[in-house]
Amino acid sequence: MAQKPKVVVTRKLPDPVETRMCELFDTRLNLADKPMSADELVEAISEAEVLVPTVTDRIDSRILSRAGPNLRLIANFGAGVDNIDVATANARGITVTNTPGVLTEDTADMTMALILAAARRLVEGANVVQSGGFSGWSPTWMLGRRIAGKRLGVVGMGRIGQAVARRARAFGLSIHYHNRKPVSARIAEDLEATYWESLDQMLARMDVISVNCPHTPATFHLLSARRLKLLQPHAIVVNTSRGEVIDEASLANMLARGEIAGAGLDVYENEPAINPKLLKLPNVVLLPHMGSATVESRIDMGEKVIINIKTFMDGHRPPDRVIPSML
Ligand code: 8YV
Repeated sequence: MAQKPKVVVTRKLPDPVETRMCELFDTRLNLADKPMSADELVEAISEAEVLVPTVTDRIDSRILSRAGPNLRLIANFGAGVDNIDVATANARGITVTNTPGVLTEDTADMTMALILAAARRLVEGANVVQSGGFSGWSPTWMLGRRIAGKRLGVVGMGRIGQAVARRARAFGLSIHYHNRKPVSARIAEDLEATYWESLDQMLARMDVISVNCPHTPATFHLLSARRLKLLQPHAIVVNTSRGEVIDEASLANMLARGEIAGAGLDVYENEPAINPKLLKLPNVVLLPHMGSATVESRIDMGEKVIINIKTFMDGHRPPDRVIPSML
């Protein structure tokens, strides 16, 4: 039998995934789950044929310049690949794969949860009760805003954006979106979605904004200070994609001044650091990047990683190869 490929996994993965990887490959696990330093990553890619990183590993051109001759595949455990310099990897003959599709529904659920939580003051209310502050009902107390009948503007209408739109429709929101190009007529019809070529125009008219586009050089600070100012004062901004898509400092300032009503954030510009202003605000719901954090998603992501490695090592094109021009 051919020698098993040497695979280095940078973080602890679910047990069934690790077990299968150990059966199939010569796998080095990270049982302690301690994030690897840059030096440890360099050491890993100097010996591995396959690296399995996650969002917490920055695989930039400096790290890639230290890759050993054996490194042929970076099989990312995650859909977003903004942690990897894919163009440089490809230029060095290293293929990059990701795990799209399997975390769509869970991420869309979390987006909907954040929309509801921000609009209906879920965390504020729960905190009142848990801190013993619930002294009785009152007609004008803890009033949020109804979401039914409002307009949702989805920024980035890919798999996750569409899954959010499907859920939002069931909650009575009307669907608007901005994307590089319109979705197919069938999808647009199913979702009764309105396409806005101009993001500026859309932002100015929405009640809720959901960020669902990947972070690329083109989407960095897509919601810039200037664009955030276009939002209506009652608008709510939700982000389950990447923090870098929003100018976090400007968002925090506007929320603090009441120029935007609320925000639900699962991701941050400099994770795990969070703009300290956000932490003090009552009108935000802040989660620790847990959009795809279900047992099912993590196992499915691991299975995708395994299929990508196996297919590649068998000499075929892996199903989830990332092409830089598609980003
Ligand atoms: C993952 C994510 O938890 O897949 C993604 O792009 O943002 C997350 O849901 C993370 O990326 C795992 O590496």
